[in-house]
Amino acid sequence: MRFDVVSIFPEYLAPLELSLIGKARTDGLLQLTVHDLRAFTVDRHRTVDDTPYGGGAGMVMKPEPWAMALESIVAGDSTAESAASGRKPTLIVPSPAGEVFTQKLAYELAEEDHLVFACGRYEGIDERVLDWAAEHYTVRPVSLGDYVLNGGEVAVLAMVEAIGRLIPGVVGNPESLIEESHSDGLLEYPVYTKPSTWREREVPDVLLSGNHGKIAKFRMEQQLRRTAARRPDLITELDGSSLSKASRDVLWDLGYAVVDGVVTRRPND
Ligand code: JCZ
Repeated sequence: MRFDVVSIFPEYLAPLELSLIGKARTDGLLQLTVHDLRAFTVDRHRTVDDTPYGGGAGMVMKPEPWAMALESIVAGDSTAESAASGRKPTLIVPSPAGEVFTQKLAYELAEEDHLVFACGRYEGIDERVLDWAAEHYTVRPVSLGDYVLNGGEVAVLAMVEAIGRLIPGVVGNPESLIEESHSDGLLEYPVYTKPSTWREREVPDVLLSGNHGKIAKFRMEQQLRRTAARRPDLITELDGSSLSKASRDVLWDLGYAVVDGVVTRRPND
């Protein structure tokens, strides 16, 4: 898998040299190149922005440096459209106006040969770049979530880590990946380690009991309780027809009912 990142702040992407992704890189499991957008400017001031047509606050990123950068990346791709695999690379453009980045999208993107990330700044990139790039790339505006960042770099750090760790060999313990992939649409249960008493706080007794049936039931209940408290949207997305009797009973206690396989909030009176 190959990653290219284009940014006016290439130093911002330095953390990708560290930790898991940096190790995967030195192990040859993935290739990652960070490009400075200003290297693709031709004027004395290395200008990357200009005022917006139609007015409004802030500046917009000029199209030509982006086209030069994205062309040079496609030209260096021996697996791109014209060549070997015939597949277009995917151009990911972080934007609060994009589709939301989820674990499902991370799995999908981890199947690609070549991902290119275009980090915008200011008020964003001239929209024509995205239209033009569709000739050579599958273009996907992607949002990290419903909040506003100052640029695409932080979103790219998160996405490269989430995608990179799904590449075989990148995560040391592949069992954790398998466990995650069987995730049941609920938040994880709480975890504890030694000592069993810490600053007068006890680990829940059941976890020291060695009773694996009881432990599984306790963890399932914890998952349902914290999901209902923190992410009630995930509770109503559950497939009610695949829930155990024990789970349905906990959901009932939490104020939900399962009707025709659909989990709904019970009216509170
Ligand atoms: C460029 N401002 C790119 C993405 N989820 C999310 N929030 N904010 C962004 C984002 C903000 C930006 C740019 C200028 C992405």
